Amino acid sequence: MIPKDHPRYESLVTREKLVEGVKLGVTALQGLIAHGRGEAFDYILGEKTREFALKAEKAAVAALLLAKHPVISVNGNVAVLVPKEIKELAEEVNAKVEINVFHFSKERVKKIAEYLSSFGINALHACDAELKGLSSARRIVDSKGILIADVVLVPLEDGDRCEILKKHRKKVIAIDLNPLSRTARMADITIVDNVIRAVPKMVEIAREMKNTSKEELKKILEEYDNKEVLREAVNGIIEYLETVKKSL
Ligand code: PTJ
Repeated sequence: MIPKDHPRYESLVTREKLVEGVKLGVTALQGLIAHGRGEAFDYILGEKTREFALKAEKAAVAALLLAKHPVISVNGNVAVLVPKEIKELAEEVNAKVEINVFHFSKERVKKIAEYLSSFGINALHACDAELKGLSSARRIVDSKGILIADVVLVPLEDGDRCEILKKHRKKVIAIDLNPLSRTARMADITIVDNVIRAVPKMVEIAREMKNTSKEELKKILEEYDNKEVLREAVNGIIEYLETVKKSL
């Protein structure tokens, strides 16, 4: 039991969710390590949604709303961290949810599907198609989902699949706390924010943007510059560290 007044309450609760996820066979053990790397970046980003992340979240929602076949890809970390919010986002932008994992086994995919279903998510997981050009298990996709998607949201991604999704001419939205990662640099829109803040924020933005015209949504995308957003994220880290250094 984590005391509510613990200064790192939220971070500890998040860890507990992932540990529970591992016990359920939903989250991969490697997911704990990946989360640790994410936490380190979150720490030096100030553990809040920064302006550059908000800009990317708005562009991401615009891209999802404009898409013909938007798909939200869910792995073992995302499934346990933000299931309720994934359901809400999928409903708001009319996207399909698909299970796609790096550490693949049919049993694990089934466990994730059952877990998501307990939150009311009917996630695609037929595993009946392949993304050509990718050797990792992430190539295994659903013929009604990622295979035919035009826009894919990939929270906590590995660079290889991001590259292949791009080769398959899909627009890729990544959520990755590491602005230096291959995924971050490869994606069309990179949200440098913690998935636990980014997804709820996107739900909020989607609700606000619901009645925005297609022209306005297109304008948001045209004006969006991912390289600039990544530069702002790196600057954000430098500035945060400078501020902390001055306070020492
Ligand atoms: O469930 P599976 O089998 O698909 O496995 C999932 C993991 C996360 C283990 C797998 O995709 C993996 O190994 O990912 P990587 O290559 O370690 O990349 C994960 C990236 O996500 C890293 O750049 C982390 O900094 C970042 N990250 C970790 N936790 C968060 C995060 N970004 C946003 N929010 C987080 N909570």
